[in-house]
Amino acid sequence: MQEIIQNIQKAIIEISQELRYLKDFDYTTSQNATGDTQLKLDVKSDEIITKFLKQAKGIKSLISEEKQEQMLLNENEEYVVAYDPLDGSSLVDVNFSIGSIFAIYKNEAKAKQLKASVYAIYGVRLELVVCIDIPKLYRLNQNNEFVFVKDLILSEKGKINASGGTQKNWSNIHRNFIKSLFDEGYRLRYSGAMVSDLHQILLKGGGLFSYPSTSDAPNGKLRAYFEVFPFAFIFEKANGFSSDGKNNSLLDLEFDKIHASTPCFLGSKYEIEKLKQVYKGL
Ligand code: AHM
Ligand code: MG
Repeated sequence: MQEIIQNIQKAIIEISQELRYLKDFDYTTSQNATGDTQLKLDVKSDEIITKFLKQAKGIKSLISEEKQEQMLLNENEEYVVAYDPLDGSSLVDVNFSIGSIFAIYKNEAKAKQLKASVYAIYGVRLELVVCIDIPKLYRLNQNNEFVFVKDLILSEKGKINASGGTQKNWSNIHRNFIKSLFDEGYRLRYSGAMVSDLHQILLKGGGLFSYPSTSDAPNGKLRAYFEVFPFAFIFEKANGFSSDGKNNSLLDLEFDKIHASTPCFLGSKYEIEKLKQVYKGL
């Protein structure tokens, strides 16, 4: 697995260089499996990651937000790597922080088989979080080496409230729940790139990120295998919690389709316990 993580590091360094001196913000004429029109940069990032992961030993297949089907590399190998090559790519024009997300599954893409999660954040600095047991933050130095900074551990309660989806399409339950957190003193922090929003919660020690079921998207927007599961794994290993509003953990969920989406809530203990009370019995 170390070789897979090393190749992910090489890929994200190359993607960060592409982003830094980007000339082409254009869209392609194609759509990905979930119907989003792909940016040339989404496709380019997918190609870079595919190139480096093909060089790593141990990978059975790849699942990508930008590939319609699972890509078989070697049937006899052990790991399935699922990834979102460029999360939040629609914010690249406004120069917000965006990221790449990776989930490394053993034998098959299934939450219970998740062995490691990795994400990169392309911001003022290039940072990397690698989680096998405890999420570990690394930062790129001038010599293009990732230097360990610290372990990421959540407090039992935070101050940040970040909810996605168009508000007019929220349920009344969700609207009231989000308002109740603001009434307690929580602050709104939402950029529209889940990597940045979740990274902020992890670094500031707590809070809540929600992407609920909405009237226009009953299964939410965020995709299970390469967005939701890898972050649920990281949050739970950081002493945080996750839920889809019904289940105790997002990692209890199973889906047939590789591009399936699910409502998701990730946060520290207090906020997720409150969420479960409010959503209970729905
Ligand atoms: P992307 O992978 O196509 O960039 O889309 C996922 C992004 C997430 O990063 C973010 O949490 C969400 O879409 C924002 O959606 P919304 O604008 O509906 O809140
Ligand atoms: Mg994404």
